[in-house]
Amino acid sequence: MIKSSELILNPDGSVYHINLRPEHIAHDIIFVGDQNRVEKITQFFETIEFSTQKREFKTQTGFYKGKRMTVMSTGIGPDNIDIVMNELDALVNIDLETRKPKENLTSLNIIRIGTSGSLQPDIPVDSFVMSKYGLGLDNMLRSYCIDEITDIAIEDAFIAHTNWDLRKGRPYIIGCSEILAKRIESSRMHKGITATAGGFYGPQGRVLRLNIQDESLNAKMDNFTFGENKITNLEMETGAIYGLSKLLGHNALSLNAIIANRANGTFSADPYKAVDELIAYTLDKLAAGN
Ligand code: R1P
Repeated sequence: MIKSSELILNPDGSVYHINLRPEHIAHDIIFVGDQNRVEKITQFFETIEFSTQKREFKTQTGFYKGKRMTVMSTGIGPDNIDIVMNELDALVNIDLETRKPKENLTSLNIIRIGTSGSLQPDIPVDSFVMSKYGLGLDNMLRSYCIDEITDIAIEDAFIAHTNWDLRKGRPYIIGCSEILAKRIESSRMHKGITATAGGFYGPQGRVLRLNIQDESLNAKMDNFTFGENKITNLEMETGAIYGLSKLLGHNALSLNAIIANRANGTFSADPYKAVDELIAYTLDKLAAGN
């Protein structure tokens, strides 16, 4: 039995941070970082059956073209992904009455619709990236037993290529759900490795007033290749979502609207347009699938 200090429930039986009970979520779940992006998606739903918000975790469940979907905001960063993924998994895979893991486990489909900065000159602002792999530079996932799901040879190659300082922790690399990737596939998507940082400024190589540990890290990441994959973009959630999904048995795919190009220093003139297009595209692909 999982103690009440370890799996905290609110007085109404919902899980602690995300404020949800099992009946509130669909099988297909869209993650966004920004809570204001939730309604940008659900505005297209025929009906919304449930809404809640606690802190940065806003959730709405409803129907789009007859398919039940949940849209949730995760806030920013891998630390929030740890909360959202564990609490969502508890909703489907732990009996909240007996506080015991269920024998028959459920796999959720989790699709992130995020914004991101491209690292490659030929992946311009307003384009889309599908993350074939998440490269976690953040360390959160290292609190779990991940040797079975990460590729140590690629980790070693990345560490050698970038002369990575292991005092920052060991990077990890995790693949997407191939099933979801096939379902969302499009020629409009650039595909590659998405690097996930544990912060926005220093951890992504931005220098304002502080010196950073490795000013040339982004340039070195630009020309790292694994097979046909390059590091396409840099954001703050994908590696953590892929890692916890693999460990917990869920399917995950991260899609990113590129709003900045870090290689040539440009920012989209209309970042909302690219996000809106990615939302419309993803909703239709999800509604068409099983
Ligand atoms: C940083 O501004 C935030 O934007 C990106 C990053 O991953 C980080 O969460 O994604 P979202 O727009 O989905 O939040």
